[in-house]
Amino acid sequence: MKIYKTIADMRAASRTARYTGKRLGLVPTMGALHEGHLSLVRAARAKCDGVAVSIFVNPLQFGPSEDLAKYPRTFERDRELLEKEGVDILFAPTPEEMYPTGAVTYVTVEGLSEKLCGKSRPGHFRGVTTVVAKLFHIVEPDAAFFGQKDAAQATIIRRMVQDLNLPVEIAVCPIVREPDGLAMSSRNAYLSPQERKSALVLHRALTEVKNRFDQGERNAINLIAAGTQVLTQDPTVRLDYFEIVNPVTLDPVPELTSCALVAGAAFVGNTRLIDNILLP
Ligand code: PAJ
Repeated sequence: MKIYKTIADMRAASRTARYTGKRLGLVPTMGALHEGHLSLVRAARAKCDGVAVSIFVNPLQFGPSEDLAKYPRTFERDRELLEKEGVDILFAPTPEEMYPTGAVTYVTVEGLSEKLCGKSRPGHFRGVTTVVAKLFHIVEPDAAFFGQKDAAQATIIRRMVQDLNLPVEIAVCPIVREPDGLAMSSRNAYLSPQERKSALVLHRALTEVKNRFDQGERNAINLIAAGTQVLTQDPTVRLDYFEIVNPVTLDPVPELTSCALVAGAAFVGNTRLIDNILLP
């Protein structure tokens, strides 16, 4: 596996790969890798001739009071995991390399970026779309792989690619969960043993919504109430949002007549966790 820290080296390598007719897949990450990330790497492996993974804890997508400084950084372990998966290229730039002093240009997907997590994390999605657009220009992948875990992020990136005519195929892969149902996340590392138990309420709330749906309930207000009730049972959990939306527009749907995204976010202690399911 080749490791590149500069944009020039990364670009030269990807141009060479493409020049030799290889289809290149990119998996953008912030590191602290787990099975969720590795599932994207495997999907990229299956669909592409070469796989590049980026590890970059993107300062632009963290709010001033968020966890940028303490975000887990486990580069050596990540490198070993990616090596074992047969990844060809690891791109790991520094913040200075990605954002030279004086950079003032951003990519914003208007409207969508203010929904779901965008409501409580202003500027977050602008940070995501700006860095992903930059990564697409630097790596020039044929395809890029994202997780359904960050459902709004996937929707917003698809929209950016469509609106800016970027020549990248976007693949969205299913959520990988712990055996008890907790969605894997780099932020799970912050949880104390007690919080780890409480963290399951998000999955329980989504399961409750799915059960009611399977029993025939289609009214979004009733389904949200059922999920929210589960979420508010644990006093150590602080609800951020629990919504049922159209997966493309991210607008609330009143009745579940076609595919809907049930998405929730909650603070467990100081840790903000998200999870979602698609119905049906
Ligand atoms: P990060 O949180 O590291 O996630 C990288 C990718 O892994 C994202 O596409 C995310 O949806 C996916 N992922 C995370 N947990 C997953 C799980 N349990 N199952 C399946 N996929 C999972 O998302 C980001 O980084 C950043 O916003 C990034 C896109 C890299 C831009 O900075």
